[in-house]
Amino acid sequence: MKISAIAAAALVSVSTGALAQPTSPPKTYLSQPLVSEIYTADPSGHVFDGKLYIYPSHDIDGPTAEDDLGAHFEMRDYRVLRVDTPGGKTVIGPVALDVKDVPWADRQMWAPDAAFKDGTYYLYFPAKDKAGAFRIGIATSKDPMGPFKANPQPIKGSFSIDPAVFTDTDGKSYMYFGGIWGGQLQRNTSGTYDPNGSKTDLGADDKPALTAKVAAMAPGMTEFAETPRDVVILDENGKPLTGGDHDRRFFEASWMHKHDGKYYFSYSTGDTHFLNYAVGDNPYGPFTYKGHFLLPVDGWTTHHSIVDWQGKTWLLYADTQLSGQTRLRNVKMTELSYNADGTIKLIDPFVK
Ligand code: FUB
Repeated sequence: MKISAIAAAALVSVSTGALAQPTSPPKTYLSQPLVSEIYTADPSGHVFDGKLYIYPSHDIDGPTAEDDLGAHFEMRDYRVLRVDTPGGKTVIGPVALDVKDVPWADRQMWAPDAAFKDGTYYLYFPAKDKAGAFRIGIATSKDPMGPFKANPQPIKGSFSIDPAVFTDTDGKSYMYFGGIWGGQLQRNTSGTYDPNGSKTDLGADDKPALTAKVAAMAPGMTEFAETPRDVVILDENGKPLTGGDHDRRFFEASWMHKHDGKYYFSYSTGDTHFLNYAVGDNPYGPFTYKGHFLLPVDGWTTHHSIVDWQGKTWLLYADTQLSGQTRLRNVKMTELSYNADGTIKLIDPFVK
């Protein structure tokens, strides 16, 4: 478009003859929503039998006002998505798990993940229990699309949100999890949930930030094999990122993937809206901070996964293109690539 045409489009003439405030030029999105029939977010991608299965949150409209603890994310069930070929149609599965069928859970079925072992698919999901504490539950199925049957209790010793289960090349699996603010990590520092704890973080900007947790999974995939440890993220001087470093510190949305023998821990910075990553030599870390790899999207939050499929690496993420509302998100995917030194090329969710 010529500059004169852009200027004309940006100045809206009203009937009085006065000119309204200039408007921003329309945005061009890097990618389009995978589905528009339902709202989806927090996509965890896995390749099973050559097809890409996506385990997202299923966003719904609800009456609760938005707040900093995410009360407006009132999700009640999960639907699994399946893509058979890159760029092909996305199939939306039936309800895979409903909160009413989870004996211990009360509300807020947030970001899930899935894993496969010995003929069984495992769905890992956070939900609030009857006391308002987030726990991480498990449900199983013989079909990657579900339906899944929930275990009667959450994982023993689990707390907070956003489970991501990574299976290493040696077959050992690890769960990464946690989130601050509404994710309640700061209310679980003593080993039990404190309902009156801080609403945000530790309130100590110069101290090491709260961070994600990691625990090896027991061979049966339904229990932690150990007490969860901190996922330590170090800065360029080998010091843990601090609580006040909102552009870099962990907020939520853990993901682990491996590239060229290195372990890439990626996450969301929440209130500064970046997706960041840090690299380590083993699944426990420590991990050295490397940078942002996705700039802020439309909407307050995004949450992602990174998956190799059909010879390429894909970033799954979400924004609010379809609704314009933080609580009603849509899942997208785009290609992710690396520089020769193993750093991830920065992705802008808008085409400039
Ligand atoms: O979808 C609800 C919560 O919002 C997720 O658990 C977070 O990662 C954020 O996306």
